[in-house]
Amino acid sequence: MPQLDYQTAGESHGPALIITITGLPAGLDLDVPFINRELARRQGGYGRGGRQNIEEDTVEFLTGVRRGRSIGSPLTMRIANRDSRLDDLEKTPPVYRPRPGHADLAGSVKWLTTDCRETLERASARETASRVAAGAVARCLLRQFGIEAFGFVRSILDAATEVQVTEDNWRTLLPIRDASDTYCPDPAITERQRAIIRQAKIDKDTVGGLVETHIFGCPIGLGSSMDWTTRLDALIAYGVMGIQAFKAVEIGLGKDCAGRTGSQVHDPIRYDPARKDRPSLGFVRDSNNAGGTEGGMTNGQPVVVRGTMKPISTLLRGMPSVDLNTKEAQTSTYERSDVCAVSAAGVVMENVVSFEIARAFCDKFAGDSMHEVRANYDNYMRLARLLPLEPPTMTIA
Ligand code: EPS
Repeated sequence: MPQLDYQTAGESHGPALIITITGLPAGLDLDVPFINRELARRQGGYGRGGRQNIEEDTVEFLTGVRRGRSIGSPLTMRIANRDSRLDDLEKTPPVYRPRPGHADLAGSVKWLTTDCRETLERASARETASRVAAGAVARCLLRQFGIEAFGFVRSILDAATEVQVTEDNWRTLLPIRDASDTYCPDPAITERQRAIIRQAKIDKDTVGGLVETHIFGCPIGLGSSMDWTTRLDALIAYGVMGIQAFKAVEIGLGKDCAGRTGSQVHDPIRYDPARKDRPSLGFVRDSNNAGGTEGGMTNGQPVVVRGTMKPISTLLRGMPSVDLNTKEAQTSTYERSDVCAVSAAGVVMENVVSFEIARAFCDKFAGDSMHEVRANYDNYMRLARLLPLEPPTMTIA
């Protein structure tokens, strides 16, 4: 059985985006309305460009599914591009003036062309629809084990919410986030963020921000400290840094650890038998500076990830650049784009992180079918609650 994995294919203005997921156990119910809702959320957020008025992203399953359930074979999904025009040179003309911040310059030299279009079509954040679809499928699996994700916008430019998200309040915050134009669960800050985006649009400029994801309900022990390639925090960071326009990722306190002593950083451990049936098995931490991972493994606390998105590199006012053919100074090309896509990036990160959690979950509880994964999960939780165990040669009650 292969490890749970996914690949994406497709250009921004090609006929479709294609997603292939391998290693998905058989018998998983695919909640198509949920997957499409996540895709619709990714299309939203104040500050998006005209493309989102054209597209209506939905998934079509091509392989790997029978009567709404996975059958263990590679699962392929297709998201059609309504704005498909890649072969039409009038509608997608060559781009010779690279945008600072975009893949244009590095990609054109790398693939030995002066037409940036060949790079930008794949580098475009349109591809993030694929990663949302893959993550939403992974969440169908996680939800069966009580693992849920909550993502939101922490800040846009300098408009930052101080809201604290916990296991107890996230469900209350959910409708507030969903009512916010910027996906920020803080109405006053939403207004400031809207004003910032509006001003950036007037200035023909763009803005970035900070997005946050909390994953609730992970059992202790996803990921591993035995090999650096299996550390869950490293795999999450890899996934998040792979999202278009992300420049930094933090887990828990993140970079703020640098300014504190050990006693101010590490989360004291106590035991509360009343909570032994929870995924944390009763090991209580009154703070979560670690962001739910210690030694590259989940520790029973919510996994907390923050990602920094730089401002979109397509500026209506342009940026100093050069023509790749003549080498003359020119203003960078303007292509229809977003003023701010931080809200969408929050949805993307939430689903990208979820996929990494699901991959680690399937590594630990590997099974060909959901029956087997369920049995492996239940058995591990049973054993963990029985600690201390006798050596394995002894019979376990
Ligand atoms: C995007 C689709 C793209 C851009 C944007 C995000 O569509 P188009 O180029 O046709 O307007 O709006 O892409 C970028 C930010 C980028 O850097 O390429 C989407 O679906 O999210």
